[in-house]
Amino acid sequence: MADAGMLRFHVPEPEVRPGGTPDFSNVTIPKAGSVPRPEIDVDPRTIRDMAFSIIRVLNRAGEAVGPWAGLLSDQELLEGLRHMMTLRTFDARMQMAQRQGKTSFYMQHLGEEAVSCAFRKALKPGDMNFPTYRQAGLLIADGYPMVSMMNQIYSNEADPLKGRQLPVMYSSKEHGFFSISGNLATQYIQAVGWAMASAISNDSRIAAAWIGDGSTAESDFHAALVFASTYKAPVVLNVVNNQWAISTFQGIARGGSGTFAARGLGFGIPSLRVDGNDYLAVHAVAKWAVERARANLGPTLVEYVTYRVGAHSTSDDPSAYRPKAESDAWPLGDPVMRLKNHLIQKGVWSEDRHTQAEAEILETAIAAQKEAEGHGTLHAGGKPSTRDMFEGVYAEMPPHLRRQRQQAGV
Ligand SMILES: Cc1ncc(C[n+]2csc(CCOP(=O)(O)OP(=O)(O)O)c2C)c(N)n1
Ligand SMILES: [Mg+2]
Repeated sequence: MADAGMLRFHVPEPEVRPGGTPDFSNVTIPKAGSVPRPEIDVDPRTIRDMAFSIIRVLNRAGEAVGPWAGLLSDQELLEGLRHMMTLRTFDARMQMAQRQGKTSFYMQHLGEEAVSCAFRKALKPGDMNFPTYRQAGLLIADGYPMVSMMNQIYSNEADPLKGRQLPVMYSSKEHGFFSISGNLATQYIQAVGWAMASAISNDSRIAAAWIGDGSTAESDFHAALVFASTYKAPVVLNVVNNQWAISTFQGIARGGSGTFAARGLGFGIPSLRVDGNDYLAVHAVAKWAVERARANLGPTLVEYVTYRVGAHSTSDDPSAYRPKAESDAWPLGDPVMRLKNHLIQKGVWSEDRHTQAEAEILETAIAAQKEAEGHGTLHAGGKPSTRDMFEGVYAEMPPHLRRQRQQAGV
């Protein structure tokens, strides 16, 4: 044996760094329509290979093909396109607002719009998401008002969370969007616990856990899988693999495992990979997993294979750690373009209607922004009252807080 006694430490490295030529030739992309669609009560041991493939519906010609196609009407697909376009426009406006000093911070979804927008449409009212900061499409696709999101981002007098949360960390019980915790992976144990509680109380509501590729390295992810698999909790375990965790490439958290989905196999959890830039595929797989949860068949782990086209956040500069053109080389394309092309190919959409929809959406976003800015921005206009700071934590305010409130004179 070579180097007997000499131990070597291994640090995975991305294929390419800034200045290099982007290369995704190692990403195997199965043909659209080639992965079978098993029954929801399938024996998990017989579908282990699905953790290593990618379920795709839209082919390169923009057609919907294979056993996962055909679940959504033209009307639903047009609505889905509008949701993704809205999220993209919302992102662009808020990114700009941050640069203008109207908020301290923003996080975009560019390239990942299909994941949260399509997933939301597989849920029922009352189901609960435990999202990270990159699933605002769950709110947009559920009709949550854009202006409320902007008020939260501006921490203004109409902020539903009264300035207590970092910008983009929304919360809406009515829209099945649990308060976002900045401590990543906590979403997993909370979702599994919520799902177990729902089953214990004989309810019919299911939970959805959300995590990024990098955050699967947290022990909470693994602990959640133990509980979810042992108790067959009614939960969908979502892993959004957008290739990057700020400046750390996905190979660090994935390590020697073939895929993130494969992490579920050791727990006996059915684990699927899906083309995260394919609205139809995301929705079909989400529906399959949601139906399993609802039918007491237990958890499903879904890895969404996608790419974070934008910076991690407004505090990040990706040119320091990855080639600039890497997103153009990403082999799964752009989710908005792909659904748009599909609908044009079907004859229910056109370039002209798309341009018109873009203008309408922009107008709506600008109107919402104007309304939100009327309630204040980070450094100007109305703010939540100081009094609010003392409210909303305890059912009855404890004496020490009452004293502090008196001292503050509010
Ligand atoms: C427990 C914890 N550790 C570290 C951080 C700091 N942090 C914020 S975002 C992030 C990267 C997460 O990457 P990933 O899970 O891939 O999600 P993505 O941002 O790509 O959606 C890190 C390390 C955090 N918020 N929480
Ligand atoms: Mg990531």
